[in-house]
Amino acid sequence: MAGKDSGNLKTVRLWRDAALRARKLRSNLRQLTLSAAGGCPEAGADPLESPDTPQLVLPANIGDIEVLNLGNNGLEEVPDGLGSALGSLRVLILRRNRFARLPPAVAELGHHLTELDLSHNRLTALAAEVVNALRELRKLNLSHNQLPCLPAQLGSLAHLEELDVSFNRLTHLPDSLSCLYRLRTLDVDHNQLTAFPRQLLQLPALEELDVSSNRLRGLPEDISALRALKILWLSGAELGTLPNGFCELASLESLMLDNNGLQALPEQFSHLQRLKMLNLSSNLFEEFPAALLPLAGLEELYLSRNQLTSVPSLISGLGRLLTLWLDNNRIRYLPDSIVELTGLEELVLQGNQIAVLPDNFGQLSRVGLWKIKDNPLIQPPYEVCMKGIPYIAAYQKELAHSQPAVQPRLKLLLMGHKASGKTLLRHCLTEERVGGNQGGGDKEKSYPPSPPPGSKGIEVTSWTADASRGLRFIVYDLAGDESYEVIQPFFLSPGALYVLVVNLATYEPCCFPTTVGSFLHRVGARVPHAVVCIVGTHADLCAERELEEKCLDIHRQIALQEKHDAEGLSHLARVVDEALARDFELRSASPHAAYYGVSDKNLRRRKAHFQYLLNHRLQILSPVLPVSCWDPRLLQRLRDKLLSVAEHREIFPNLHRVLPRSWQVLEELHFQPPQAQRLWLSWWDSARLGLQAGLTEDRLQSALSYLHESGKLLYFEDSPALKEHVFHNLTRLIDILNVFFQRDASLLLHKLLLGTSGEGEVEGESFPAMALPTPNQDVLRATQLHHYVEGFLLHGLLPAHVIRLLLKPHVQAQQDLQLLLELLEKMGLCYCLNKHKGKPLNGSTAWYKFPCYVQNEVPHAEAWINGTNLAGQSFVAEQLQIEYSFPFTFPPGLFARYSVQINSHVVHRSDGKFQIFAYRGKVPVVVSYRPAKGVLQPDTLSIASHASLPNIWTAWQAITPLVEELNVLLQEWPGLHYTVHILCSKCLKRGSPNPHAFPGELLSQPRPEGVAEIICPKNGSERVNVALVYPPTPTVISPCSKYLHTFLEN
Ligand SMILES: Nc1nc2c(ncn2[C@@H]2O[C@H](COP(=O)(O)OP(=O)(O)O)[C@@H](O)[C@H]2O)c(=O)[nH]1
Ligand SMILES: [Mg+2]
Repeated sequence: MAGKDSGNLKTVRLWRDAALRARKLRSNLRQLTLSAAGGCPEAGADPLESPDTPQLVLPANIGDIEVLNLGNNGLEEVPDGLGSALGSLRVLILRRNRFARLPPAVAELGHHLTELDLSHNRLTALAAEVVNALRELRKLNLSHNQLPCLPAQLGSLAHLEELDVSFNRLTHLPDSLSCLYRLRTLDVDHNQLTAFPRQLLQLPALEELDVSSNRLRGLPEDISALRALKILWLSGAELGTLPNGFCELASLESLMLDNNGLQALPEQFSHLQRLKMLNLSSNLFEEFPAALLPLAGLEELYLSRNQLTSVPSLISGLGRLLTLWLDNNRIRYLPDSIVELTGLEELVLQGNQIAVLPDNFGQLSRVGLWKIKDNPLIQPPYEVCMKGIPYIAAYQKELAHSQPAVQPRLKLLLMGHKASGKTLLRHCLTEERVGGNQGGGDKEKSYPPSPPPGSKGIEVTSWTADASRGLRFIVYDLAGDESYEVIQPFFLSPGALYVLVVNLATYEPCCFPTTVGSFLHRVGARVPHAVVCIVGTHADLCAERELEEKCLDIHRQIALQEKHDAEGLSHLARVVDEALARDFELRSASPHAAYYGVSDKNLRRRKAHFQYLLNHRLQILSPVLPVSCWDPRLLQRLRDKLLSVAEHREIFPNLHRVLPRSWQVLEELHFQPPQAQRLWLSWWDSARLGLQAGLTEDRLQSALSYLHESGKLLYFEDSPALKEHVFHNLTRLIDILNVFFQRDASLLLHKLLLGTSGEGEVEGESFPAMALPTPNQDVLRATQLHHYVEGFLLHGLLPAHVIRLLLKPHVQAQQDLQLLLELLEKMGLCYCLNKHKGKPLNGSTAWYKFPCYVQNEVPHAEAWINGTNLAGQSFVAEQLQIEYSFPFTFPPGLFARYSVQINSHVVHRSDGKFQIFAYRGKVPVVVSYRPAKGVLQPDTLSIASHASLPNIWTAWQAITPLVEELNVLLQEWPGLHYTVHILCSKCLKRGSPNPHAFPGELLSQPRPEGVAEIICPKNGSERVNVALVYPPTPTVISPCSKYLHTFLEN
């Protein structure tokens, strides 16, 4: 990691200096490059790597050569006669060969050699005699060898100015090094030093020092002795803290301190007044280090990957700043004064939690490198910010002429288990009580407002919480019954306030996971950065002590769960880091290692995802708030609390933003007749209203997102199937959804009977049994309807004409029904059993299947579908199985929705509660969901098929679209952690209960060239055909949502 960072940051300036220095040493020298391949000496030729020990012959008459380059020749020895032939040699380059020892011939050249490059060889020791002979040496490069130590004789090279011993195995340096009083540059990075080498403190001329990637675990106080030091690299040195003496390195200009677990800087850090570039990335700073602020000469500042939450306004004092990297922190807002840094050329802010950019941001017009992805931006909207500073400037200009939001509004979601008290709480909160019982404890049954009449499913109401400010909450009461799980996620949107309701009377510590933990996981998976507050109801039924203990327990268990999750994710991120540290070739050679064969690109993507998950945790407000619907005092306290949370500019910036006038007009237009009555508007209808309001198409998107987040309507801009609709008529949409998800037989029957009454004559053709209602037929009809209801609740089956009866109030024309059914299909709630892609039904009844109602455990199975014949023996088919596992939470309703989503890809399907058998063309596929069994076995969803080896591509063809379909669905869950694996075919065939799992990233990688088989480490070293692990053509796996992009482009 340090290496990558440093690589990025080795600024042009540093390289230029080094190059200049090297050229100075070498100018005007006669040069010769020899390569073994052609044998013909030719300056600047590109030598080829040769596998065998090459023979190199020195040409004659080279006595006056001053620079000899024998690099890249695979040499183990220097050519014979080298020492004697080269009387004038000053520079000898032997890099990238296979020397295991210093060639003795070098000693012969020693007395006039000024520069020797032996980097990238296999040196394990340096012979003292040879070193001794190199008296005139100014520059020595021994990097990338295998040296465990350096000889003491090195200290006698009195002219040495530059020494590079990086990338070796040094555990210490010889004491004699302190004699190199001319040494200006020293590279000891990437060794195994365990402390800062004290010898170095006596090197008065040292200007540049690299000790990165050693486990120094601290610096000596008297490091201040290195007064000439200008450039200091200390990346990844496990420093932890800096001593005060560090602040006396007054000549320092460039300082790399990334990756050191630093939490703070010493106070006197500001003494480093010459500092121009400072890298503090990948540390543990939670606060912006104030000691930096007086460093007025700073030009480049890197604070990426820390835990900063804010930036002080005094940053504007860093007036020379050209480069400012603050990516991947937790910064919520920028100080207004940042716009005063008008010299900025690079501003990197991605991966933070910035919602609003300061006014006049357009002033930063010199910024050329601008990164702002992965921030929950609302002002200016995300799309505007992504386009760049000039667009931001234009947007802010329009805004300056608008008025503040007239009606601040916040979406409030009540979630929680069934009967936790959500609905009563909603009634109590929203219905203003005058002269209520102020006694506080008295339980007067008359107090709570009209008790809610049974569960009505999901409900939305508007609550004017603060009339003086005009602040309104749009309250979504999400029914707690399991049957609503499939549709609930549609209502979880960013920017809302989530209230998790817990019944304290029945709460026990053991039911934390089901009553609190799982809800938090779900919300976090869908809206990674959501604001949650926990409300405990039924306080009146608890003793004081009990109340306190239960609230405390909930609080404690939430903290534990959060800690556990974050630690789990950090661990996984470290595994990725370790894999990244090894290079691709090495990774591809070890099938047993994690991330076997995964490309760097995929690993970085994975890393970015973990980083995103770690940076976007839920914002859980503590403490747990106890209420009783019989206690007006507690209720008032809750109201006050909710209002004060909403007041927070940082938590709910949307409430405080200035809205462009056009957005307000757009909203009003949506709720005016005639469009107000319609169930939904197409995106084009909305766009037309937008034009009326003065909004062009590209700006409509942001306005609709705002209306979605503030709860006024539903608009799923990230869903390919639904983004063409704008659901502005929430009441009707929810009414319709509730019809199907109430799971109440008598209610359904009631609706059907209502629907059929007086309809017989008109509907004769679509519902023949009801042509002529007579008393007898009434009974018959009721029985028949009862059957339909039963079939629905048991198998999820309904014919179109019965759906029509259920939706009667919403369906005026046949066309309405068709549109509604299409909508239900698009939402992934049901599919049509007997209609196939565009083919008309020719008059027969269309049947719809709602997979969430399927009760039978296993689908009606055909034995051979798994590749076994009736006798139970497997035949010569190879199994392909892709397994998704979900260690923290399985998205509720995912299996049911996935069942619908795959329908267009399969035929002859048979659905079970947890399993679907179907065909893709003639190839069988099985989709199985396995619920979690304790912590050790998470929920899994797998997609499998089989075929004989020569035809295995048909199995890939069968499962690939299903895999991609699942990836699309999973994009709705940006905060979800899941892993994908390809199970080993050999293990599956053997019936192993615990088959080896190859990383799912391989699915999106091309098959490696020249590899026919891969080793499965599970069973000795069994070989698996590469065609069973890699698909013929890579799939498009991209679990990236709008706010989660990879860092790859950087
Ligand atoms: N004693 C008491 N009963 C409550 C309280 N809040 C809700 N209830 C009762 O708990 C039951 C379930 O409440 P309800 O609001 O329907 O729960 P929901 O399923 O979460 O909407 C109802 O009988 C309510 O009257 C409370 O604070 N104290
Ligand atoms: Mg309820």
